[in-house]
Amino acid sequence: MRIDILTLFPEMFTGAFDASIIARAREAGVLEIALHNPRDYTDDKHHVVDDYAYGGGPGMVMKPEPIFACVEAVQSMAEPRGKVVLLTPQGRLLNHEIVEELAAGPRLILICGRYEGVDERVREHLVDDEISIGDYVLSGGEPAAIVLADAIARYQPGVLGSELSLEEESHAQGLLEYPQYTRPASYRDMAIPEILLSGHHAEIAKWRRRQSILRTARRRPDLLARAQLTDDERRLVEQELAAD
Ligand code: 9D3
Repeated sequence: MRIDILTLFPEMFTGAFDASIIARAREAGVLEIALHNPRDYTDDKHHVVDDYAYGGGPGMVMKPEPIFACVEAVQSMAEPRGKVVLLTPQGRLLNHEIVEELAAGPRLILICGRYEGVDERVREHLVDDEISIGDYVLSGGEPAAIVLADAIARYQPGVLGSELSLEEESHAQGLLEYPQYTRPASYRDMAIPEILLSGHHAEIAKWRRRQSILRTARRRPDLLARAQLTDDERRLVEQELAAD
């Protein structure tokens, strides 16, 4: 898969893309990421990419021409053209399903907004989809693009140790993860749950499932609506939520 990212701040991506899972995916040759600066697609002496808002008001707006020119240049570099996604606080809230959909590739073009926003004509005539990563204010779309690229990288074949790990991941199942421990078994008088030392794999699996369910009920009851639970497990959830 290839991801083209349009940004006025390409430096923000070095580090994030040269380490960890994204670097592994790029080295494995299953993910290609290219950065493009709309400033390089201006034709005036001062390479202006923003301007005042028509109608007045505070803040600058990203001009349409450098963004159109940059996206069109990127689209002509390789086939197919790829979905054009604008990272914006006004977008669909990113979740597991959206990542899966965008990771199906083979191409994706991400536009990182800056300033107060982008000219509406970019949205209307160039962009296919708009994504937000949550209800808090970032200073631009760059951190959101890194988040999205990281999540997409995990879906590329061969990036994770085994193909099973994605399935096993709790968010795919709609539950939070169970508590995890590693050595030592007792640390500063804090002992790990005895069951984990028992060697009873079936009992351990049951305990973990129960912990996942209880933790999800407590912390993210919103996730339970879509989780696949047995009748017994639903009753466990009722008890837990009634226990207040
Ligand atoms: C504080 C300014 N806001 C009200 C006028 C508008 C605003 C414009 C641009 C707020 C944030 C931004 C920059 N953010 C993004 O481009 C962004 C973002 C985010 O802020 N939160 C969550 N996801 C995203 S994706 C892109």
